[in-house]
Amino acid sequence: AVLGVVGLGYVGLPLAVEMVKQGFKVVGIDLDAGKIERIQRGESYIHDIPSESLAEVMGTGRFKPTTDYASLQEIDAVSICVPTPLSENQDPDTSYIVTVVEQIKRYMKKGILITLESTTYPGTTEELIQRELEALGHVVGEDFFLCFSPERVDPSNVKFNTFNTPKVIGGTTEACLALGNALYSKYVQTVVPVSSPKVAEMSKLLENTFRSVNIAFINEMAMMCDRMGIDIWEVIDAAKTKPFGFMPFYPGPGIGGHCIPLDPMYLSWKAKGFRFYSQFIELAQSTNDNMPYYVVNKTSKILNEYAKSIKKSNILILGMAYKPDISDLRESPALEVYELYKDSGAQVEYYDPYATSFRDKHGRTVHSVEYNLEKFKSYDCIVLVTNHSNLDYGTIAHLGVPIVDTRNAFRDYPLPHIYKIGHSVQH
Ligand code: SAJ
Repeated sequence: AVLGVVGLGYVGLPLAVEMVKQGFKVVGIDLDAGKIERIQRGESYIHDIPSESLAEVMGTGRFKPTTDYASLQEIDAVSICVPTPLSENQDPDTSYIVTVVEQIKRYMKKGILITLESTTYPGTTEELIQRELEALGHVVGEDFFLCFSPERVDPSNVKFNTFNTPKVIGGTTEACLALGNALYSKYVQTVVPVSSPKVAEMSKLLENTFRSVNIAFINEMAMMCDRMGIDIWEVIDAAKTKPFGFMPFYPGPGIGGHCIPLDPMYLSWKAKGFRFYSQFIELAQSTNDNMPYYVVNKTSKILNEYAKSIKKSNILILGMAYKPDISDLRESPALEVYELYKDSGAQVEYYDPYATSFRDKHGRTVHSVEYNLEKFKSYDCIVLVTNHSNLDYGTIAHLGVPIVDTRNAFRDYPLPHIYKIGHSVQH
């Protein structure tokens, strides 16, 4: 059998590589010719796929990366791993999926197994794939087989990978599920069959909405503790000693990435279509979106304690990426923090060893400053937004510059000029 992956990004490329490693012939389709050329040169653009292993995969001769959708004619089973972003007005943008389905209509091989992996609202597989193919007279379970199986790729997670992360899968018919289960079981250690694509679609949204709502809740607890003069970080450390029924989340400057800020909006949007308004999702979204303002307001109060106004202060942001030890800037709250400091009239620069430049809201490119301790001493305030592991927290703590710590990264240096979100010293 020839397998196929459409969309060779942080989900599709690792999937294709795993399939080739298990001995399959794989066709990888992506619109971006640049990606195809880099794969052919054995040059990885995915953090978790070393170029050596990509070159090895190319060396097997079993992987064919291409921009040509006509290659679908060779494919017996295809996994769709294209993006599902939000549109300008925060509604689901399923245009990438629709584009792929249009190509499948043109080139599909009789009996093809189609598995959608992109995170999306419950009903997508049925509405955008099943109905579209049935409208052409194709019969599901005969002319084509259809499943939904959510991706659980966690970039830079060294413990869990494509092979050892359990994979949920739902089929449109029993035969679809049987085929999908049989295929995924060949290169995923544990497959979790469920009764329909909708259950599989919804399980993924539960996973990520659970995170968004709990992160928003702990962010609210942080602001409450700040007001009450209690240290939220100590409170969490105490609570997490409970060996059952509790799971720690941590306050932060807001939420970033391509999953957590977006996935819940897919769910709340679809629910509205059923006249169901999700209070939790909307409140979590606004609470998390408010965190950059809270960080900037706290910075302003701290500067006032040094008889300074944020308006003319020199501020250094440490960390711009959306989470530690990666360069990914998508939806990073640090970008919002940066803009808010600028709007407050402060001079703002940033240092991030991974995310070395970004484009601000006016489209201007902003570069990270060099790592220079003498220069770091000259700022009125240093704000730790992303707690990269390789920052020298001890040295920075002892520069004596007031620090606003949004991640409790300086927990080992309880010095009077180091302030944490979610805590305040009541005078
Ligand atoms: N965040 C907090 N407090 C927390 C946890 C996260 O403020 O307690 C922030 C992070 O700083 C980040 C954002 O939320 O800005 C998202 O963080 P994340 O840990 O959820 O990381 P992601 O976006 O890479 O989420 C992925 C997701 N994986 C998939 O969708 C397959 C998520 O389901 C995983 O649980 C998560 O990785 C993980 O556990 O690392």
